[in-house]
Amino acid sequence: MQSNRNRIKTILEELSKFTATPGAGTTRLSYSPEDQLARTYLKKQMKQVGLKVREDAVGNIYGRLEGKDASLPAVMVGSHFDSVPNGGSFDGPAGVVTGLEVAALFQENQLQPVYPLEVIAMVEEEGSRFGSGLLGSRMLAGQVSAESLTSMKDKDGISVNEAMLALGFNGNQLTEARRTAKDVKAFIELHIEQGPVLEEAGEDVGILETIVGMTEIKVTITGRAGHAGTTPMNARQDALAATVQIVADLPQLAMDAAEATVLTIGKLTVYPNGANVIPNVVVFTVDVRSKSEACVQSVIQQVKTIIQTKTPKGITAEIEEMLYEKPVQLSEKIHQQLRANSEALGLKSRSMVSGAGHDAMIFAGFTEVGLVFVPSKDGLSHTPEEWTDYEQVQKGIEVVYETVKQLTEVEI
Ligand code: HGY
Ligand code: MN
Ligand code: MN
Repeated sequence: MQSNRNRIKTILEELSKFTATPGAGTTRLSYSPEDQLARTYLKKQMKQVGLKVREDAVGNIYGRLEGKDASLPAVMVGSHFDSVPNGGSFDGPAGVVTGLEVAALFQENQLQPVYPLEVIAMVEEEGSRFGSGLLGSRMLAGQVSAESLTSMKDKDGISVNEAMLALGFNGNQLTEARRTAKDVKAFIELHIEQGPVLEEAGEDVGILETIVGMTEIKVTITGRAGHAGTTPMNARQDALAATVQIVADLPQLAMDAAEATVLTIGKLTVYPNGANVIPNVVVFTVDVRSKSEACVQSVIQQVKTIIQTKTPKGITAEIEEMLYEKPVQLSEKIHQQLRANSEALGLKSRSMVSGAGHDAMIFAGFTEVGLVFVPSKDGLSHTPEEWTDYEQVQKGIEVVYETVKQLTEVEI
């Protein structure tokens, strides 16, 4: 293999050090101190492999290798560099290191592409800080309003735009960050599978055909706080007691759906969260995904009906849609190229459907997209135990490298 395993390993290990929870996985929220450490490191790595580095108005990091014809649209390779709370070291960074390694191989082999090559490291794919996923790619795709960047706030009440401004970025300059088919020829993302399929099958890479549709709603249940000791049970407006009744029925909706559908209540916060205080507010999220958009819509509609019908008198329920992405078909042409290159490299591959959302699904809205999976140990992800052998990452990078050489029309 042409790629350099040690270089890949070093970058992934260095990135994993930029975490707010050392010893308990990677916690790297967008525009946080850990983001800034990772940002500085990534910009240095991009320069080292001969890329011209810039950050767009919202903090996505770019490294560009000029093509013979600079007016042609770029072939982009990358992923996100934020994480979930207490996540792993590969979710996102495996795709960013792929871009860096491809650029390093271009430099080492003095390859001159016709189409420009761009490496990208994106912010806020997980939505862990501001509650709305795929934000970095949705901002560059023109799917986010400047107003929403002032309304979306983190747990401390800091808005996306305030967090951006503190680092010298500016959510009011979204047009500067915009990318379109005019300047992006293709986007290739390598990502860990985050499931057990490749490992169980003993295969090297997954080549994605489809990414499931996903939606996330935030539900706020409001009652009235009170003294746990002196308030009779029939005089309470207990927001948590109401929430428990509502959420108990939700997972079954996904199990009963016509096609494979998943429903997750991943976040639930109780206010004021005192042992001797009747909760007055509970905020929780509901994440629903399926390859079938009809299933996503039907399950979400049933969720809303249950919330409305099960909210007792004296309690109110407010529902806010945080994300809605339809299922996405990826480029058939690039899919074939990735499969053929895997075969030519003697690697075992399979076509797959992604149950996880990825920045690739946003790029698929305006350009040709390829998504490559590498195996996850025990299928684990979004946990400190997340692991992929460096050799496995390397095999995926080899497939991406061959494909990017073709897409940028490197003269062999
Ligand atoms: O939630 C997801 O599927 C991705 O990890 N953001
Ligand atoms: Mn990811
Ligand atoms: Mn993730």
